[in-house]
Amino acid sequence: MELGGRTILVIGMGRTGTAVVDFLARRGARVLATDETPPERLAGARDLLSRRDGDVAWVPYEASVLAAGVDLVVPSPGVPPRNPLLVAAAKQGIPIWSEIELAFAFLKTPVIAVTGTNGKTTTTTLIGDILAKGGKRVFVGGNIGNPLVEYAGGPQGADLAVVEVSSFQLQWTRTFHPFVAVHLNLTADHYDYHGSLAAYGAAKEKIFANQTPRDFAVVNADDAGTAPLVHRLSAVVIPFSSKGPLAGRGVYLEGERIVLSLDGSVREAYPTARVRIPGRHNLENIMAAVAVGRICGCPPEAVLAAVEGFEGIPHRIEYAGRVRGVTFYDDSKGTNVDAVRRALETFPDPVILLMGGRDKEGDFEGLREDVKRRVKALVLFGEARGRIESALGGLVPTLSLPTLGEAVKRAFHEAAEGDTVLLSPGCASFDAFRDYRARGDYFKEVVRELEGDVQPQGA
Ligand code: UMA
Repeated sequence: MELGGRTILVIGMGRTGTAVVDFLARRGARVLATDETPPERLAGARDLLSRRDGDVAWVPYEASVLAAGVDLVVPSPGVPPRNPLLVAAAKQGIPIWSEIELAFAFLKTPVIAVTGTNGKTTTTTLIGDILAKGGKRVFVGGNIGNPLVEYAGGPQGADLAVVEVSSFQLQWTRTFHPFVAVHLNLTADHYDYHGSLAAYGAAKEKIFANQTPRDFAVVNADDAGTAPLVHRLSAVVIPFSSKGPLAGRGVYLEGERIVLSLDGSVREAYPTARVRIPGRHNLENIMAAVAVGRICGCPPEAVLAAVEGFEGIPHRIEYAGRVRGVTFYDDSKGTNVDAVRRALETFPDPVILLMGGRDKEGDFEGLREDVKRRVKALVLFGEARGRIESALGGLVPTLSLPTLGEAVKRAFHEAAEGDTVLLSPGCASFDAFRDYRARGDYFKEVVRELEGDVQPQGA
């Protein structure tokens, strides 16, 4: 699409919208920018408007702006389809493109796209690592945080682009065409946006819409939401399963090995003994990433080296070190009860759980069964420790300390060799930290200090 002289409305001025406005304005489009929040309260938009003075017009957040001869609407991912501006645009037959659709129209680099309810970021990042180890120049981005349009607007120096894509971004695509598309799983999420699981699933399925038999689809064969796709896609399907062998093409878990066959006959195996990220769900993410690495021609040694070197995504059940046989995991991003539950399910044996921080009125009572089954001892800290203790105290040995630092030291003191200490706070960090990242970084620092404490004198 030639953008020069076109009038394009961009809705939402967050990370995506500001990148889209920049991209369009540099190509000579007449850009109308809007947001439900006034620009004075949007730092990114304020900065953009001053930089792009004259190229970009701020317009009211109402459907009447479409009367200005709008040729295209680009909504930010968080703008739901029922948004009145989008409804009016659709009614008037004005094309609506998501940012990935726009970026794709200008992309020269082949795209690998990853979607799914859970595991997208881990899988996308690991694929990027595998490809880099395999000698490829790679762009890794998308829903992870750096919009594809930023890459499309630059020199496009990568051999491959690995993009995490959400249902929000896929919703408004028409020509988006990854040559490898990965769908990890589909479970209930984002009802507020899509209105139903069917609509959410349909949006995600658009990742495959333009694939041909020359492309690849890597699909979870165990997941009820994605398994039916295995039999109805145009691309070469590489199913993956953590439940057991697959006949023909596919990638599956067999004992302590990931077994892969891309052509249905030759099989290759990757040991899992040195995988550092915990949980069966992570093995599924790894299987998908291994398949993608091999589809892209990375040597098996490079694939294995990347898998074994992969430490996960910061602060999401991230390995944080091992001290005297006690292993520490940082799940500082686990700021709600549901996230704590998911983190606990990751570990085969009961863990010492660190919880606390600023209370977000979480339903801690809802964790009682999980704590009984999966927690060896509970160590509470921060503002919320009293309320958590009333809800969960007494089910397992419970300790309460004012600060995270004291809680970590105490947990280590209580731990035996072979134990796991998990920080999955179930609360916000703002009682003591700038954000969850700062809390996770501090946790890791305290763990490192424990290592120092147990070094032999003079070492
Ligand atoms: N806004 C409106 N009207 C609306 C909704 C939002 O004007 O109806 C405005 C808000 O006032 C705000 C702006 O739009 O100023 C925010 O836009 P946005 O919510 O789309 O957020 P971005 O900053 O553009 O970030 C988006 C993704 N956010 C969402 O999908 C909600 C980020 O994913 C992504 O990293 C980023 O683009 C770059 O691609 C976040 C996310 O939570 C991490 N994604 C969901 C997930 O992973 O589950 C899909």
